[in-house]
Amino acid sequence: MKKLFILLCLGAPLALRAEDGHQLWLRPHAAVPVTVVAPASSSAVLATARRELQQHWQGAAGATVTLALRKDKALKYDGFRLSKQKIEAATEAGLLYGAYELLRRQQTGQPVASEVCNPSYELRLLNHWDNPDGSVERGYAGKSIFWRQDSALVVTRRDQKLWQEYARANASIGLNSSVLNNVNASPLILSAGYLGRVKAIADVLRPYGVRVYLSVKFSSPVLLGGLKTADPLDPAVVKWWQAKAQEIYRLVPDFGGFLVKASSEGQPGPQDYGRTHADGANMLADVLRPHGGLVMWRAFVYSPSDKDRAKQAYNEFVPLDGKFRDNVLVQVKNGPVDFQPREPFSPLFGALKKTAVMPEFQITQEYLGHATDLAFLAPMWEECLRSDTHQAGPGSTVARCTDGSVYAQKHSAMAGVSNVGLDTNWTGQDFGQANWYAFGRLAWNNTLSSSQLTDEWLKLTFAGSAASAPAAVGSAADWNAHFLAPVAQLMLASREAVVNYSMPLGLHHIMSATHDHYGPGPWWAPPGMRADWTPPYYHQADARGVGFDRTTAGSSAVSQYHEPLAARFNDPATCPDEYLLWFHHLPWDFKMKSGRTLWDELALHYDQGVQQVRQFQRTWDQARPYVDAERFGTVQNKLRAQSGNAVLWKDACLLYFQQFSHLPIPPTVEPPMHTLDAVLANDLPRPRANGPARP
Ligand code: GCV
Repeated sequence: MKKLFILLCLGAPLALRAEDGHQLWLRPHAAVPVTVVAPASSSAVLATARRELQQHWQGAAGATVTLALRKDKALKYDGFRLSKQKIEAATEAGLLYGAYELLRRQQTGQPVASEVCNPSYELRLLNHWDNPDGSVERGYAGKSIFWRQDSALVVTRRDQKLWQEYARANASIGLNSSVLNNVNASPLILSAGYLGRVKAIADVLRPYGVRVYLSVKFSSPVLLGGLKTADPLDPAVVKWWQAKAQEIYRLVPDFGGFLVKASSEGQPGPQDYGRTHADGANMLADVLRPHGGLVMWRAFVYSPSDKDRAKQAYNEFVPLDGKFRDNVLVQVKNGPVDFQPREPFSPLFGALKKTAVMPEFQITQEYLGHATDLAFLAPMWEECLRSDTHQAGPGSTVARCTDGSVYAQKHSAMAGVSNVGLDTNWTGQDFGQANWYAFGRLAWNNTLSSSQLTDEWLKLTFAGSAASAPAAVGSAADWNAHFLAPVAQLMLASREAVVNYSMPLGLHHIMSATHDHYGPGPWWAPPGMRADWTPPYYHQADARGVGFDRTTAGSSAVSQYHEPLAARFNDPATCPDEYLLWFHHLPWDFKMKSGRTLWDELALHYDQGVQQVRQFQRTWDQARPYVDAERFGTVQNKLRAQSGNAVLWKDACLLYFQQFSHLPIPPTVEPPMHTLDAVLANDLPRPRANGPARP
């Protein structure tokens, strides 16, 4: 194995080619002959497993690998038993995941002991915010891979090839489900023409064990069916959904179910008819039950009248605990507001004890620099999954409260909002692929560490990619020391760098809306705009200080956390620095744990973020001999842009907040390159034709 890895690092013949990133972490290597013994079956999934092993085997030459289906109490869902030359599973999908695991171990030089590998969650899903016209909400890597405005219903060979590559990438990291369209759902998706395309997609994804789901608009019976109401308790509405479900299952017999964003950000929902979220979700769950389908009902709800947006989901959903059918999962974003660079975990995790709750993470970098900035997100997800909710005693982490370890639940799931588009390299920024990879692997095993994930991904994605093999790239040890270690370190620090240069110390939601959430906008509050869509609502900066008072003396959002967290967060002396301004409004001269004032600490964090990105640039420049020229150059350019973005964030936020603090920027901090006036001039709100749409 070691020998093989050295070969790859030397630039084995197959690797001496242009790399455009399209192959993801599945770059081809010269295969070694292998014999695969598998159960006689015409199953497409089994055929995929066999083919993958035959085409990509890197183990002992001439080995025989046995795939065996067998019931085993130690195996959960699509888990498998793995040894060097045998994979056993209770399902064919399990054999496929076992095959990918074996190949990954071979390619990354990890040992294979005799072991059981079970997924943490039954469903491991990507949510695509793709619209029927081919656009992608918060997508930064080109148009949708599923939908096209011009010829939505014509399925081309190119479509099928792309969908197959997509399915293979997902299966290789354990993902088994895809929601094909935006949660801000168009009713069109349920029309006959679009359902035909859904069937075509499902047919291509099926051999890789990936099932399809759809986001549905709650008012579809009105908008598509011509009914007068979408009231979930109206028999005509139920009948409409039943007929629609039958139509879908005739086309896609293994259709997974519906994802619903209801009574949220202007989307229709049961509350429009005086009904609850449970009424709405249960109606759809009953409709899908005979077909084995599930409902994923999002808890992302808030309204302009609420004094603290962070509290609303908990307030609406906790009273409904125990009222949902067992084929409903409530889908909860990692934090209580909205995928910010850092949020405390949502207090709904662990608080819903009789309802299946599934975490929703955002892979696409809406608030973390789009497809420009390099931000490896596994540390953020790891932070959330490992947070102890204390809801069922110490150790009731978010991971354990959602994967069935703490509460009895029939189904378990984890969803990630995809960053995939038609760009050749799928994700725009080459390092965005690492987030897709890490999400899938964490959905399979929610205890994996970020450092293991960087190690795997970097080896799979870059080993042997150097365009030439200079003497310096001569050994695995050299590659490890000069590429793997420094670039892994860069990745592991990258999310914290974004936090530092954009929203440190618990600041949140202070991005520019003019630039679609890229870059700073702490001032952004056009007249007439909903307050909870404007940054000043969140940072509350004034002459006295900065931060949102969520203590018991303020909005009391702290009280939604179980003790000892509520008390810990409530006291600025014990509240962790990273959540300080999330929970507290504090004076500019507040004494921090470091001994510095809050103002100085804030300035140092902004400056640190800038310096970190500069260091990322240096690290990447030094990695040049180990990377193909194409990806090296693309990432180098992106880091340049990120460096400018970091400086802009630092200058804009410090100069803006300085208007309130009236304090000098500490001398150790790099002086601003911009003036506040210049930054503001570049961030004038764009006129919006239809009033205050979600910015
Ligand atoms: C799909 C945020 C995003 C919206 C997104 C919404 C959601 O508000 O800005 O684009 O809508 O979250 O998760 O529903």
